[in-house]
Amino acid sequence: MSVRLGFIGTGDLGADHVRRCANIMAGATVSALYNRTQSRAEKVARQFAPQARVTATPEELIESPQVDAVVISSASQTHEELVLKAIQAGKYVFCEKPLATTAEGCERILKTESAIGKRLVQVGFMRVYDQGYLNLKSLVDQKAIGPLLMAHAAHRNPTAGPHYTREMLISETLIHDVNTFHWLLGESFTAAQVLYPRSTSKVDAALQDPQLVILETESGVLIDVEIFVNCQFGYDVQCAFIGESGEIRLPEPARATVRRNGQNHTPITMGCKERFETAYDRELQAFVDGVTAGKLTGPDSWAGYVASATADACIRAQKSGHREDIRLIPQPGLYQ
Ligand code: ISE
Repeated sequence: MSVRLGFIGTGDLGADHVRRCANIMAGATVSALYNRTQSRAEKVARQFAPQARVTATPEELIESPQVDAVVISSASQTHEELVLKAIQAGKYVFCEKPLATTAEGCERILKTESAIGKRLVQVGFMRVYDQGYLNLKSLVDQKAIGPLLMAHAAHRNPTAGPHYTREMLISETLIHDVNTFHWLLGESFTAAQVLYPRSTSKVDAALQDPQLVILETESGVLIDVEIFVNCQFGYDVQCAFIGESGEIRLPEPARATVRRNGQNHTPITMGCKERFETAYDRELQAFVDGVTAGKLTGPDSWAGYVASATADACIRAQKSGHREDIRLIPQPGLYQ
């Protein structure tokens, strides 16, 4: 049996998901596409899935009997409503991050999914499928460096469009690191603080780029994350844990080293699609495999909620300049 996927949002990442479904993945077909600008969906269909139907509305796609499961890569503000509609229609749904733009929005999804009584949602936190992060996690789980004390991380993009706002450094970018540490450590966060170093002169100073976010976990691990979305030099993700007896560091992506002209250099990736290409392939394949087996295994709505609740606290901290507490609702039984 092939899972018939309907894709809502065929922009940059959405179109890439359609491509991987059409060309790389096993057990899935592209059945329908929707995009706010219909001509864009038609173009993506022509390119990768000429057999797919382009629908006039996202509801038509969700309700179509030709669609078994939905992949949402539309704008973040649309996620909550679309996820709710999909799960209320009894469809599995893969939703790009954030699950919703606020913790309250995620809570509504938790409530609805819990009432249905079955996991139907996977959130697009692709790093949990990256081989380097998986190595890091296995060492953390083995307690290879003893009890963990702190972590240093960086999340850098070469440039962000003029649409990027100070809050988006948190809600669109840091949110990946929040989820990653939640998954790596298996614990949530208790407080957040945001510090502003001197801003880069490459963009409007109002953006406050870069920012330094400090997160505290339940067990007292202190994490600093540098978010820098106009760093110019590449797409660069760093992560290191310091424990009582050593350090564990995320490996660099495998790239050949070139010795030439008196230099020895290794290229840096320039975008998330290149850096996490295999992770994206694996996350969507895991979703399709989960739908086929009737049991999803990837990041769930609870992970989406923890990430959004933590991001909300970071945004409060951006505004207040203070350390902000993070309080979570009790974890519903479905996700335990
Ligand atoms: C961006 O906003 C994303 O959504 C990507 O998934 C992430 O890899 C990138 O670094 C973010 O800035």
